[in-house]
Amino acid sequence: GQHDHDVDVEVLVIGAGVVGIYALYRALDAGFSAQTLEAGDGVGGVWYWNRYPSARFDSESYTYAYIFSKELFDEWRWKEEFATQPEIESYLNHVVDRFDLRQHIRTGEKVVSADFDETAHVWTVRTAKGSVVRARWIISATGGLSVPNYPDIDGLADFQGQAHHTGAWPHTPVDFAGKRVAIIGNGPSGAQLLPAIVDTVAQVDLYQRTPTWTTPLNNKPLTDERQAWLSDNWDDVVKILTTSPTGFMHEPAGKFSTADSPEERQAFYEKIWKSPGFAKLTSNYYDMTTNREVNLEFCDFLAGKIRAIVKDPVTAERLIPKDHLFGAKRPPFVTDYFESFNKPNASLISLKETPFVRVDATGIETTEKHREYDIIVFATGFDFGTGALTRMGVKGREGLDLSTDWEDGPSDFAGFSAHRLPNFFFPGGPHGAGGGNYPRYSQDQVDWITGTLVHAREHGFDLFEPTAAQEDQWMTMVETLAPQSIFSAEHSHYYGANVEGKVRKFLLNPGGRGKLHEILGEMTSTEDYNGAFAPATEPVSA
Ligand code: NA7
Repeated sequence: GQHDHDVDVEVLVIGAGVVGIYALYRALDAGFSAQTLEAGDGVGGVWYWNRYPSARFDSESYTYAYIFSKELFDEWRWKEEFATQPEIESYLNHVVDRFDLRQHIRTGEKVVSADFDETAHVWTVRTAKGSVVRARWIISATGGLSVPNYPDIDGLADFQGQAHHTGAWPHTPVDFAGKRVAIIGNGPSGAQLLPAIVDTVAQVDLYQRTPTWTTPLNNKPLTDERQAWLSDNWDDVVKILTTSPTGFMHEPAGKFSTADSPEERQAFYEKIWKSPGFAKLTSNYYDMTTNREVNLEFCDFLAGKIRAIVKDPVTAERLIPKDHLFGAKRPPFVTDYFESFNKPNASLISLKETPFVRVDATGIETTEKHREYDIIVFATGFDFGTGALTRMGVKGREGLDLSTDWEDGPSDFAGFSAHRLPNFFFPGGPHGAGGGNYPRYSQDQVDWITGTLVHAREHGFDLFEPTAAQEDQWMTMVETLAPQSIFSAEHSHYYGANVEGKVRKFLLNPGGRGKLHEILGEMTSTEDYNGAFAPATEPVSA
C-alpha cells in the first residue's frame, strides 16, 4: 500500500469494544495501517467493564454479535439466546485473535488529548502513560455508555464498606454471601443484578427513583435447531439485520391494534409478554408507540402482571410506572425481576417517597430511616452519548473544544462526525444509535466511515470535514424528529437527565436507519462529498 510519512499510522482507533474491534478489522482489511489504543487492560469495552453478576445481552446473542463473517458465526456457538458477560468477553477476545487483531491493539492506554495540525492534516494523540501517536484519521469508538454516572448524595465518600459501580466492576469477584447490600438504580443493570444476588445475600434493598416497565427477558438455550436454521438462512439473516429499522429479527405483528377486538388484544398482549427481549417493542402492534389509548391499555395489562407477581401490594404499586408510557423510556428485559421482591430478604425503597438524606460510614439514611450496609452498588447508569468524547481533550479546528462546545448538547453530522473536527469519526456517538440494536447501527456507521477512507485514498483527499450546512441539515432532522422518537420520555439518559447538571437534549438518532442513509446518500452524490473533502495538501503517496 501507500506510505504516509507524516504519520505513525494511517488510522488510529480509540477503544477496543464491540465497535472499535470492528473498525480496526475494517481499516486493516481495507489495507490501511491501523492501531488501537484501549483504556482497559483487556478488550471488550462495555463487556470488559460491566462484569457484575448476571450482566447479559438483552438483544439476541447472534443479532448483537458480528455478522461480517459466516465462518465466524459457524465456528462460535452461543450457549443462550441472550448470553452473559463472561461468554461475551470470551467471544470478543476470540474475534480479536481469529482475525489477528491483537498485535495492533495497545491496552492500558487511556487517551487524554487529541490535537489537529491544520497544516499537515495530522492528529497527535497522547495517552495518560505518555505515549504519542500521530495519525491521519481517527475513529473514536469510545462508547455511548462508558463513563459511569454516580449519584450526588451527601457523605458518599464516608462509606467504609465496599462500593462498586456496575459499569466499573472489579475483576476480583465481589463476595455477596451473607452481606447487607444496597442497589441504587433500577435500569437494566440494577434489574439484572437483583435476581442474581438475592439468594446469596443476607439482605438487599433496591433504591428506586423512577419505576420502569420491566418485562421478562424470556431467555432460553440456543438450540441446535436454531443454530442450524440461522446458518442455513445466513444470507437472509444478514439482510434482515442490515435493513430492518431496528436491527432485530423479530417478526412484526403485521397489524394495528384496531384489527383486533378487546378480547383478541388481551390474548395478543399475553403472547407479547412471553416473547423474547425487544420483541415486546418490535413485534407489538404497529401503533403501540404512537397510539396513546392502546399504549395505556398495554400498560394496564403490564400493571396487572406486576400486581399478580408481587405479593406485597404496596411494593407492587411502587413498581408500577405512573409517569411514562411503555417504551417511552428504554425498558429493561430481565428474568425474575419482580419475583425477587417476594423473597423475605429483598425490599424496594421508593426514593420518591423517602429521598436520600446522606451516606455515612455504615450505610444510607433516607427521610424514613438509616439502614446499614456492607456493600453499596451504584447501578446509576452512564454519561450517555457524550461522556467519553468530552473527556478526551479533543481539540479541532478554529479552537473547537469538545469539552466546552458540547455543553449545550452535541452538534454533529450523522452521529459520527462534526464540522470543525476534520478527519475525526466517532461511531456510536451522540445521535448515532436509533431506537434499536446498537451494534447494527454502529456497523452501518463503521462501514460508511471505512468506505469513505477508501474513497479518500482513491481520489487523493486527505481532509474530510462535514460542512456547516451538512451538519445543520442533520441537526435539523434530529431536532424535528426527536419528539416523535419512541424513546420520548424526557426523564431518561437518552436526554441526559440522569446526569446532574447535564443539558437535556435528545441524544439518539430519531430518524433511524432510513434518515441516516438518506442524508449520507445526499452527501456522497459528488466526488468531493459536496464539499466535505478538500484536496490533499501534498501528494499522499511516497
Ligand atoms: P440506566 O438505564 O441509565 O439506569 C440508571 C438507573 O439509575 C435508573 O433507574 C436511574 O433512575 C437511577 N439513578 C441514576 N441517578 C440516580 C440518583 N442520583 N439517585 C437515584 N437513582 C438514580 O443505566 P443501566 O446501567 O441500568 O443501563 C444502561 C444501558 O445498559 C441501558 O440503556 C441498556 O443499553 C443496557 P431514573 O430513571 O433516572 O430516575
